[in-house]
Amino acid sequence: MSNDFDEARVGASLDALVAELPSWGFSNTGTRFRVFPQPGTPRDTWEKLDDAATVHRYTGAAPLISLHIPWDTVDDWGALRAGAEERGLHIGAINSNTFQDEDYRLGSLAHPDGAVRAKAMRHMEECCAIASATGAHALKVWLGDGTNYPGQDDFRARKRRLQDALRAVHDRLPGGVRLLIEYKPYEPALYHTDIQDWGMALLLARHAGEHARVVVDLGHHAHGVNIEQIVAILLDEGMLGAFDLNDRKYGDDDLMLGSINPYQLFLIFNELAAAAAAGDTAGTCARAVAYMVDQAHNIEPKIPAMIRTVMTLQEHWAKALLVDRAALCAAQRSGDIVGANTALKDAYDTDVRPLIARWRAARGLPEDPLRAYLDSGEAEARAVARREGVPAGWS
Ligand code: LRH
Ligand code: MN
Repeated sequence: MSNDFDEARVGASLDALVAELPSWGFSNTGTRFRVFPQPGTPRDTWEKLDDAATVHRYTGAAPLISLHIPWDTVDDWGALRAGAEERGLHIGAINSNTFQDEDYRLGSLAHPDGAVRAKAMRHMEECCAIASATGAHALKVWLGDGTNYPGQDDFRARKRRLQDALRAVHDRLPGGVRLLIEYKPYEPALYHTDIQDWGMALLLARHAGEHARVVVDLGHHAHGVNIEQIVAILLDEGMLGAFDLNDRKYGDDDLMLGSINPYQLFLIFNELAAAAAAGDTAGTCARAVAYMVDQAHNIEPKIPAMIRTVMTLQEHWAKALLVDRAALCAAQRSGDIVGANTALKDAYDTDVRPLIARWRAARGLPEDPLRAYLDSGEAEARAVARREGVPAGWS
């Protein structure tokens, strides 16, 4: 399957593929049952930058870090931006947080009380100012808003509150910053969630304005939902803005990318690769998609998990690029079902690791970044260096 031409083409595409790491992926996280602290966990936003820079240093493919407000709040955003750039990083998306404050029990931008909605809007304005100060490419809004019981609130009234609020947020965006709207079917709300699926996120993005797009978090779908089909639809509409990459077995588990269902990841990237080759709306949209990681490393070591994640991202991206599109299209046109599926499976079953190892070596990177990090002794040194103080967490 792979030849010199493919090698150069895949190599060029890997050069353009950048992962955006979540600051919170380096913090202590857990479930409602327990947060297991880990040695060497960062104690502030600067040390989260250090850890993201370490992943980028070993992989050469993770130059962006997402921030979450207020988890990552600092006194001087300009200094943080400079600190990131000194470490070879750029600030990616700014994530709002209207799901932890006392006042948001009944929601935030969809809350029945105008005073609470105004408070949430002020938080969005603060996030816009932070996006401007840090050179972020987007404001990402995920709302936990919803209800726990039938009758608790009016679906249509909440929908209209959200439409007005997200348009107002859109109109406050700094220049060059996109509004990324993330959907999720449930949790923390247990009866209905206001932005529960891609259709609602698309509708709200359309209402909000031209700089609004939809975020597809791989863990935010009911079982059996065809995510690659959703991706194809959003691409065709020019409305796919970004992914929150992770994996899951049951709920919104935020496990390592490709650790449970790697074939689904390949099928999703196949839609991106197919669209990216096209010169239409879908193509333009595909080339502007942000590959953000959204994981919580509750029991596994965080930096190795992130390095593994970036490697998995590169491997499944490369496999998607190796699909023989001419053969696939011919089979689709002629109704050759087995032939069409085989065109995908052949690419998926291709071991691209030697190709990517050569790509790394040619760029002075370790052929196996994970092995190189584990053998470096950095983890042990970090655990000692960060013995004192309070490790960062989700609160
Ligand atoms: C919500 C979510 C969202 C983030 C949070 C850390 O489940 O996916 O993207 O704000 O995780
Ligand atoms: Mn997410």
